[in-house]
Amino acid sequence: MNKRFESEIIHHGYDSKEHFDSLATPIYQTSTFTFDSAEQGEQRFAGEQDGYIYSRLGNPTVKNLEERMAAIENGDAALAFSSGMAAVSATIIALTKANDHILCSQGLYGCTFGLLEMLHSKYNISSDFSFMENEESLREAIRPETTCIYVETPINPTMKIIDLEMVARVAKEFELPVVVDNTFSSPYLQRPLDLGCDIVIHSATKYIGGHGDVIAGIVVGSQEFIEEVAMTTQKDIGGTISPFDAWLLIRGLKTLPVRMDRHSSNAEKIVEKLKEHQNITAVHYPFDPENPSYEIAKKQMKLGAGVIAFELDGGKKEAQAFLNRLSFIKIAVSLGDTETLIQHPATMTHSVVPEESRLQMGITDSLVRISCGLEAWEDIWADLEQALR
Ligand code: LCS
Repeated sequence: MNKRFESEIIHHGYDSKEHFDSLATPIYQTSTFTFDSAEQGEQRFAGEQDGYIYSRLGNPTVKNLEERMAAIENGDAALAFSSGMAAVSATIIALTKANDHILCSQGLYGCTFGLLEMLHSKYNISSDFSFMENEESLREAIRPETTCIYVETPINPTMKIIDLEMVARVAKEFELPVVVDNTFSSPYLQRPLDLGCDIVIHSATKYIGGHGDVIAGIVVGSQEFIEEVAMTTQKDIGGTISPFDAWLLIRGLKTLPVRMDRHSSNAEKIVEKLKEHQNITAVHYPFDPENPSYEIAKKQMKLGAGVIAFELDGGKKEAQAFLNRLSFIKIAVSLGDTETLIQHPATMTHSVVPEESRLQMGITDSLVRISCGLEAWEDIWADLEQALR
């Protein structure tokens, strides 16, 4: 990265002179690219000549998005996908074979958990979940057949924090790659590769897009790893992003820093208010000074981002009644959008996780997750407060 983050994200990898002076990156909405001759086609397929072939294998709009993402995550290269789950599955499949083992954080997005269950039943690829509290417990959890460490931090939806520098240090001893799902922070707030981790994943559906209008995923890593994924799990499984969706993400990226500042300041205000409320029994937010992981969060994140988890006095019935009483705050899964969204993880995003595992992750029936949008925080609080009352 040459310029500061906020400038690089707006300008990286784009020269308007190459595109008829167009300020915005053009959308190359084409499925295929023409060759001057049969021989040129042969050379492009053989990798002997640069140039595009077919949009599943590469597209100029998508490439511009990938270059921007690699730059802001401080990686060599990036690949964009049609969903966060396409990015997660391509990465995990690239890193494992039958009978391998994956060590995961104690808590993952519900469909990532579901993918691991499927890989276990079909290919005997097993996974364990670890709190990763310290080096010793992490070392003990690594098995001879472990081929990668896979973490979310903050964890969806409990907002627990994993110490990325510590995990990267231990993983190096065992020569294991560390994959970090960075969806809940965004590259503006946390850059796992700078902390020694190896691969970063995003559900770009969330903060990268930022406007609730696109489903997409990104993987960032070394040139070697990205080329391997591009030529195997992406090319042959085919979860490629469309040029238009890549364009939406480029547009979203340009405002990422301003949005993240506002998501974070809104969330900090709401956390203060929730903690004072008599019907709230617990509040989980990385940048709350009373959070047991506050020091780790401060060390690796610039701000706490927009998502807060909190527990209501009561159970599922009370949580659902609370959601139903909200006025402009929308009941919806997803996060990182301009609109404030609220959901009940036990019956929504994490309903596929069996109850026992769910409770081990800390997802009780009284847990609610809110993604603070970009509205005035006073209005967000007024809606929450009237529903709590
Ligand atoms: N990783 C994390 C941490 C996620 O939260 C999600 C989606 C994914 C991967 C998958 O990304 P997608 O395919 O949806 O783009 N999380 C969701 C959530 O919490 N509510 O709705 C989706």
